[in-house]
Amino acid sequence: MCAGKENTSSPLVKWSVPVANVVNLMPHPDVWQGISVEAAYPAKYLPEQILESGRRIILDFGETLTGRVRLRLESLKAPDSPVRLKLLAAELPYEAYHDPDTYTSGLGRGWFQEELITAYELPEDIELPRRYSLRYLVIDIVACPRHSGLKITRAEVIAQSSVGEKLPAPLPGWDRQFAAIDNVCSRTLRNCMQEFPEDGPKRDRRLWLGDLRLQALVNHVTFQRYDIFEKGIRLLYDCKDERGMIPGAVMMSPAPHASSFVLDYSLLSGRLLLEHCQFSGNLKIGDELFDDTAHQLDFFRSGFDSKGNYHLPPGWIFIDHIKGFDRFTPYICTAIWAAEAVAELAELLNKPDKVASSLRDEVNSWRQMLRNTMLDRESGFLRSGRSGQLSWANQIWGVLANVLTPEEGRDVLSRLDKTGNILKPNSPYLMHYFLESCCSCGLNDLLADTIRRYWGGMIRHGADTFWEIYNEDTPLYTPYGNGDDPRNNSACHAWSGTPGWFLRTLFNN
Ligand code: RAM
Repeated sequence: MCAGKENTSSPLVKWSVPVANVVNLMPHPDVWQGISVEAAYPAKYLPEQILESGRRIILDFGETLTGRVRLRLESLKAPDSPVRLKLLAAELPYEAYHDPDTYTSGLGRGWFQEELITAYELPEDIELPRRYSLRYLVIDIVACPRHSGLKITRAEVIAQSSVGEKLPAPLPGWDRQFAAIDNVCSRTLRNCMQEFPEDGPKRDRRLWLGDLRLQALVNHVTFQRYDIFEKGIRLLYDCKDERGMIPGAVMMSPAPHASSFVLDYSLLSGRLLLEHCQFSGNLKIGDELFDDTAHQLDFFRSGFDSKGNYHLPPGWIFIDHIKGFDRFTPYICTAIWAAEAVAELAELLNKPDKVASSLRDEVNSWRQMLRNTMLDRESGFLRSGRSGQLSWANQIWGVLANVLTPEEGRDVLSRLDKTGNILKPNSPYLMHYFLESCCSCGLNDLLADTIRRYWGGMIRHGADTFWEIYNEDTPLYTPYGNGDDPRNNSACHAWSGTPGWFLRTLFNN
């Protein structure tokens, strides 16, 4: 637990969303993840249905929401026994269709949004005990009173968010696809903005530093709730460990405490702080936290030996969820980019000139070391580690860190899609950094095309909030467990909503 720190949660705005349709789900070889959704009848006919034991109905609330489900159960006459319902709330059709009992994969089944409820007296209004992230609700009538008939006369989600219901309007110059992508970005962020900014409202429901930086970009061009982000930043900094390392994630219950340390996320704390100061205009928090954030670079520096060779320090380096991924080069590039942010923050805060200039001299030597050891002069690509592994991540982070010049960057980024035998991103998190690297070297057309193809692709596959994991070629990809059951992937994940930031800052006329 972080000593003396309270959980200062943000107040929630709530609104009611009635069920839109009753639907059927069926296997279909041509749809994403193999499960299609077909309308059975509009929700206005639901109260007329007399339901019996063994029946299943699937409700579609029309959009993905974070909130609590309420149902009103009635019967034609006084029931002679209780009603028992088995419920499964789901974000995506695949998750709604498959029986939770078949799950044998990695992360705990406890994340599944399942309930078994019993109602003794009808009519009865039921509010399910937990908060869910859902679009679909699968209701199995396990037991129903004989001869009296069960009816569901009302079904609604009491949706909630700390930034309210309303999503920002599209900008006038956009076409329909840009408007649709932006709308999904804003809904994704809205649904993740709970008592604190969560990574995903289904899973992990946690404050992650790497996610928070990306959420903060979208917040700046949409809801502008800097107060909530400031609380998040303080929570992360308050939970640093005895060495002064800022955690990758904070869990709030029973009191705020560090839940994971992620070396690249700790480094990104400086950029998060710099941007928060720039966006909110509050430099005071920058002054307060400057030394803590500058100290994160020491954990990176500890990897140099006396000859100036770099060895990855022990600990979790994320960059992306990719199996067999060599993180040497992207991690060093993250440190360079992080140090540049600390130098920029020093300038913004009017620290003595030498703070920024000595940092910049130092990072130049890190750049040179990487160019000397990892730049493949023949192909122009940056490699990583002893095996010289090729990945998109090396190039993305190499461009951001200016290890590659803007000209070299434009060349390698434009060739990535046509290059075989190269590790590709699995998450919109790393794809965000692809966009950011395109932006930094002036490839705005490639940036826009990528938003249309990758994020537009999720919408074509039915997304109304953006997903934690999206591998365009492997619909059932998951980084968790056996790697073939995506039900514990989160389908509303704040790190995936950043096209909104690019659209609103670069394509805004
Ligand atoms: C997963 C989540 C989270 C992310 C970490 C590194 O657990 O997707 O959002 O930040 O990985």
